[in-house]
Amino acid sequence: MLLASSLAKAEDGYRLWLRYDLIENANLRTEYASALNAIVLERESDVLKAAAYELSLALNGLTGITPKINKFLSGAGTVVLGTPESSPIIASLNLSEKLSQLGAEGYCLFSTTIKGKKSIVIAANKDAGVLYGTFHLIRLLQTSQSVKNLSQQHTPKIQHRILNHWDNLDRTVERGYAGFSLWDWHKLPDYIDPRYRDYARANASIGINGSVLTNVNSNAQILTEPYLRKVAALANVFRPYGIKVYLTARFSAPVEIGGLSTADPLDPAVKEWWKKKIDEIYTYVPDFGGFAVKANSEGQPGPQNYNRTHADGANLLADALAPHNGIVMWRAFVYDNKVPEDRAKQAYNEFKPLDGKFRENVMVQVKNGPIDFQPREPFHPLFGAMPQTPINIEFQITQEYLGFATHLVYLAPLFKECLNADTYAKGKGSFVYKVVDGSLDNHQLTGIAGVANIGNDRNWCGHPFAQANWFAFGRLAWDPTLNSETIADEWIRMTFSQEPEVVKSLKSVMLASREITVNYMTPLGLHHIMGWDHHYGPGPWIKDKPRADWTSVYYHKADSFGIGFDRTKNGSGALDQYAPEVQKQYSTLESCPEELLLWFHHVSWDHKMNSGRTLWEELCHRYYQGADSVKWMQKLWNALEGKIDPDRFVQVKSLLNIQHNEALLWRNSCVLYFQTFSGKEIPAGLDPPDKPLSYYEKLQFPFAPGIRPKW
Ligand code: GCW
Repeated sequence: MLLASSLAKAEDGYRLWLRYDLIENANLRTEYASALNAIVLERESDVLKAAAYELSLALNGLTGITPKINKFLSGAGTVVLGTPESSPIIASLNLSEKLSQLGAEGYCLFSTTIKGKKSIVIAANKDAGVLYGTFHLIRLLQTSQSVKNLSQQHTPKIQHRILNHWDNLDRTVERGYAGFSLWDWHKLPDYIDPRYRDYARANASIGINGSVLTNVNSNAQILTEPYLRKVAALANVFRPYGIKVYLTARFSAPVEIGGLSTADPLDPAVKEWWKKKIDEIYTYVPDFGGFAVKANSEGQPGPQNYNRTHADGANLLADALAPHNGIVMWRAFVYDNKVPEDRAKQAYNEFKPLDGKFRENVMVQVKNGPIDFQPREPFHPLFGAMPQTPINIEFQITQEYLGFATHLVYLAPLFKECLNADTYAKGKGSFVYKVVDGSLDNHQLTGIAGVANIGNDRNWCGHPFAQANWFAFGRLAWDPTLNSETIADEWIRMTFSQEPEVVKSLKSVMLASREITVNYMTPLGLHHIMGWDHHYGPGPWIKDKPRADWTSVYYHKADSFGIGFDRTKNGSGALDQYAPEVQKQYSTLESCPEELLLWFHHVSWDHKMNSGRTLWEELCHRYYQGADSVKWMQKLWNALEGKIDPDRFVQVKSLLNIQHNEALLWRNSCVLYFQTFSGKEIPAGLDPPDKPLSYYEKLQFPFAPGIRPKW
């Protein structure tokens, strides 16, 4: 028995935030058990069944009761689930006014008395809303909130809330650090791994409603019949959880798998090929979502190969998808073949002139910042700059530039920093999130994409805390105005513990973690100084590569005068791409926030910083402070021994050790390397690195994860 109970308690992270362990507080358990002892589901659908199943699973685990799922209301303490169409009880409650404000995915959740019996109602216009309302109720139970006088209603602010998997058909995952792809293409469609359903449950619980299954560096094979059957099998598992599947379209597919001699988007045979192909996809997946496309970027084919524009390319696919209500998410992460003077300017230069030229079912998918998912970037200048085009934002949940799956970095503050940035596109208050939720320019089609950090590791994301980034992405996709702290609070309570001391400590670690990482990797606006190709560890010395804009020296521009990329009028002029108010803020050394100083300016080593230190001293201090703060994180974590289950306690402890070592690696490499330009001593009080720069420069990591093995 002892063995059984200790096994039952083993925490391998598989259950994510959907752990339904018995609530320890007996009073609360009784309250819940009496308020929620039965579920009424008058008419079934796959989605409603999924909702009822989840609620009974949760209630059973949390309270120990086994709620009955009835077709009729019998006693008090019942949850009634449904839509006016599927539930005569709900139809009789006269909710039409309330429901009319909730759209297709919103829900209301309230306590009421039905036929004299105290009940809780989860009502929506469509089944998906009921599912989301059910997960909301479960979240209340998991976080010990009262269910006595419920009266809530919620609607997602963004329509398409999508994970982008950079998963290859050979199951490697580009920039994936949690094992191989979840999608076992070889065994699909006949073998359905139970994880597919758990993946869908987890996504539905946070409101994610779409999944791009394949890498944007795409393979046309996915569009062939055998693979479409596999895709259909996944779509069937996800459908009851409100999740649509999307694929990546390789622009040269008509040539590669269609036998045509061109993929020119204006060629009638090419148009016809895509039309037929897309019609075929819908025979397998009737609710197929559409395509995410990377074209003319990093070697991917695209319309520019035929002297056509990105709009020509996107519209080709959009026209073929439109009769089926499919959409195109056309990525703005593009590269010119000629190395530009400033890569930060490229997307804007190419896409801004195309505003108004895209079909109605196209969104232009823009990364949060103008370079590439760095620990800190300013917001992308395309936000607010294309008012006639729906813009969906792309965040990276996988930690390509933030320590892979080894560093504890809570990303909600990074996401929020961008969402809350003011573009001033239509005057003060034109926040990025208003561009994304469509309210700034009155768009109905809206979307948000997160590059997934999920793989087949037992705990899904590699690091127990990386799960929080998947969770936070989903919660912010539903409501970008939620704050990072609330989301962390929910996640900690659902994932680790509700003990106040644990919640407090973990919250402070999580909320500080991103800034700490910025400090030991890329303080003061530095960017793109990581290891070559695999992007693991520091590489400020990277130079002489096939493209200058793939090197570090291109970005930091350190010299004997100072450091940083001048993007003002005197430099690359990238700042001109922002609204005048934003330009004003960033254009002078005095007005530019220090956290972005070296992003926008080339600054003298002797420049006086707010702290009173010189830039050189401040840079060193930030690096040391970053690495020291990891020790602080370790201290807080170690103090929780006994309050966290032993499995995850030990795992996180080990990972924090690695994080500290890697923070030292970053710190030492960067201060020694930049010292070769500043020619100054490491400030007094900071212990100089114990090894010379040459030691760090020689370190090789040929098998760093996240890129396709070259064997
Ligand atoms: O972040 C960079 C990555 C590439 C990625 C590319 C992109 C999928 O280093 O691995 O390719 O961006 O976003 O297209």
